[in-house]
Amino acid sequence: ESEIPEDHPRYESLLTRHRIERGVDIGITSKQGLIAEGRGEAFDYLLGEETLPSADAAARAAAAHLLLAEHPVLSVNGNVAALVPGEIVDLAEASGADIEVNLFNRTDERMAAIADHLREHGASEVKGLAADGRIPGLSHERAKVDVDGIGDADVVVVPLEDGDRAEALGAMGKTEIVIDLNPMSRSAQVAAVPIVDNIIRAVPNITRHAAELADASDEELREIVENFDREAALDEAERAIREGDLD
Ligand code: PTJ
Repeated sequence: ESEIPEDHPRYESLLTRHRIERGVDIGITSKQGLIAEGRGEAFDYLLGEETLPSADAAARAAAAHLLLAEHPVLSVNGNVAALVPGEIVDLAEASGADIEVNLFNRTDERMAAIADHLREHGASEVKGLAADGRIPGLSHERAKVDVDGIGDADVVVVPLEDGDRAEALGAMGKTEIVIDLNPMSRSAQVAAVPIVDNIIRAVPNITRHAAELADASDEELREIVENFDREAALDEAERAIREGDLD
């Protein structure tokens, strides 16, 4: 990572690419993860590679949901593990959430490598390996969850999730917080809280809000949750993409 000069105009995007490439090299990110990253980068470019005010409001609503939750869980896939392993551990600590590995292309090797990677970044417990529960309505491999993890969660953070699983989790009655740079993606469209932002910026931002709200009353937290307007957030992101000034 030190080879990229920090004053390079695309420093953040080069750093991100480097992390994803390394993720593939060490067996935590799938090859499809590279394609997903390319798609994400295109949207990030159109959004000006910065956090929109509506994405910041969504991150604050996400923090309030996590703090109010009985059992919040952060879902981690191969891209998330490569890009923000330490930041996910920080968010879990700030919000009292569990961490669960959940893969679109599930293999035992990748599950184990990601769990190890998260532990190396300070995670005390990583769920997902028991896989003793199922999400109804999905094919076998993609339905696997831990009974005492996502199976039991009332609030789940699902970054870069595929649309089918986002819908199926919603149908189970879980409150979904989605992080996805594409505001038109099905996961963003079905989320209670769609955060249209790069995961690199979004995860530390939720943590910052959670720390700020640590002493807030349940009433204040509920007010933040209720005042968040998901439609407005999706509309603002789409407008920024369509009308943005590109340099
Ligand atoms: O590790 P696995 O097996 O669970 O696979 C993970 C991927 C991401 C490969 C898998 O879930 C997949 O194929 O996802 P999609 O359908 O390509 O969707 C990924 C979504 O994430 C797209 O809408 C991208 O725009 C978005 N995205 C990509 N990179 C980022 C992002 N959103 C936020 N931050 C990013 N860095």
